Amino acid sequence: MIPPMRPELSEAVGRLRDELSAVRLDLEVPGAAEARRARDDLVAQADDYLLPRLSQMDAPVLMVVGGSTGAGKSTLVNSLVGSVVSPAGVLRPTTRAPVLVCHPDDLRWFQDDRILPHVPRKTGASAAPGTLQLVTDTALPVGLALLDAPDIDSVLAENRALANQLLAAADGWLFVTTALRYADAVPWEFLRAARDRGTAMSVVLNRVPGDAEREVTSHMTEMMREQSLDADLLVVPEVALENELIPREALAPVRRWLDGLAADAQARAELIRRTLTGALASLPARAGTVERAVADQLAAAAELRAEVDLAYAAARREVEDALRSGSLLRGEVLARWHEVVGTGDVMRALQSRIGSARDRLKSIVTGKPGAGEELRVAVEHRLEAVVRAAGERAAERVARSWRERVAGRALLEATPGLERAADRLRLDTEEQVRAWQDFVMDLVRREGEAKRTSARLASLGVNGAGFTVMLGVFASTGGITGLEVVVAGGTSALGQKVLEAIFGDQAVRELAAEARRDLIDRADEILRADAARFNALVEGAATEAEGFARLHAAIDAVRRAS
Ligand SMILES: Nc1nc2c(ncn2[C@@H]2O[C@H](COP(=O)(O)OP(=O)(O)O)[C@@H](O)[C@H]2O)c(=O)[nH]1
Ligand SMILES: [Mg+2]
Repeated sequence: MIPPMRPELSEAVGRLRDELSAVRLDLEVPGAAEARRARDDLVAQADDYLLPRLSQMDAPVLMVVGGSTGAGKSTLVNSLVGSVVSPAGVLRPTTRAPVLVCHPDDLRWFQDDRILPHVPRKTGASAAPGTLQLVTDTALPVGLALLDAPDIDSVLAENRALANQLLAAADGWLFVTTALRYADAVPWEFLRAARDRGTAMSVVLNRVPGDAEREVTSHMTEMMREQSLDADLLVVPEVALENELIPREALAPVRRWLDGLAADAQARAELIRRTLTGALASLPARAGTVERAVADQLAAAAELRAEVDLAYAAARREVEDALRSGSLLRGEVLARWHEVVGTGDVMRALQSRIGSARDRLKSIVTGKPGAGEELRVAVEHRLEAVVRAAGERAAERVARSWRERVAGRALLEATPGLERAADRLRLDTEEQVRAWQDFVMDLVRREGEAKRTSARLASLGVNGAGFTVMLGVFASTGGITGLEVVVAGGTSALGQKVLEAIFGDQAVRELAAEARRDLIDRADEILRADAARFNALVEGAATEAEGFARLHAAIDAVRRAS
């Protein structure tokens, strides 16, 4: 019975696993791809190996047999079992469905999803690629299972990935290389990675010709020493296979190693602990890589967001400036207003300020039939144009600055049309401008009913007063400028004094101020909604500060618990 590891360790690893899997690293900043891989590897190793091993220290040792294509992995496993349980072959890649062999009494440990929960199982022959084929054989001792993994250098990427995943799930490696290939680069990359993670390991130097045995063995021993690789070296001579299996004498060194583990529960427990301790100790540093990447992403996200804020703040200022400059009054709008309000009778009545004339005036004020509607449309068009142009410019500006950054460019490329203001902005603007006009009319009506407006304004009727307040928004906000435009654009019917009187009217000024606030709020809302398109992309791609803090805390907890 192997003593269980401390429960808080399991908890801390589980928490780290969850925080890592929640981390988004989709912004293309330097190192993002590596960090994503590191994150995925860590999550997989927690699921495939760390968590199951921590919770069940008594489960059989899983030795994963790994190595390059054609090194003789499958043949070795078959030879140890004494029958062909895993197809070997000249045609590559041969081992596509990894084969796990164990004693029948141990099968229960591997049937459920205790380890490798995402790799489907198949008991018996002919498993589909990517599934784990379970084979039982009494030739293997209880407490030790062998897993014939796909080639680490497979031409198929999914095979390579599966090989990696299986090796990360091992209690120990039986790493197979040959006399011809042992100096290749790929196996050594793996061996070094295993060394750094503290994985228990034995190396089989396979197919060593008799006359080269001393030279090859001492060279390999030397290489292992240079790489500080602390592992048994098991030498298997090159021999003719018998019924596809390595003959007994040639296999003796590997057999001894296996029997030694089989006979010694203590040795198995030590092997399990060694690999587990190594894997746990490697967690903070590996997760630290991810943590740094998250910090980089946070910084990149902040930069991208700052560009959005800047561009849309400028758009808001642009709308405000347009209102303030009086430019909205030019042309159509002012002409229509004169048509609605500007008849000689009205002016005279306004000047006389005689209350009794009011009733008579109202009918005059309604003025030219249809003029009100035309004015409404003119105001609508001018406002829409201003807000839309500001939105378009902001979107373009964001796109331009994002394009200068790798992360921004990738987001733009992944989202066609992002650089143009959304269609929604156009619809929103139409809707909001109309709603604003209704708001102003309501405002004027309410104030009129409550008798809070001046007689002068009231005499224009609801429509005339409403439009006058709208015009007041465009005219009075910038002080003198707007008024000058109105005056300059005034027809003969409207004398300067009258205009000054209307727009100088306290009630008009107050209502115009309120209408202006409302209009700016609406423009703000429209622009915010357009800016949100950009911000949502950033938000979807990068983990937020809270996620970063939680990851940091989870790494700390593992460090403390280990
Ligand atoms: N003569 C001889 N052939 C071997 C030996 N080991 C493997 N082979 C052959 O080498 C080829 C590849 O072996 P295999 O076990 O499929 O390698 P794997 O890709 O590592 O699983 C097969 O044709 C085997 O028959 C050996 O020790 N001696
Ligand atoms: Mg094979």
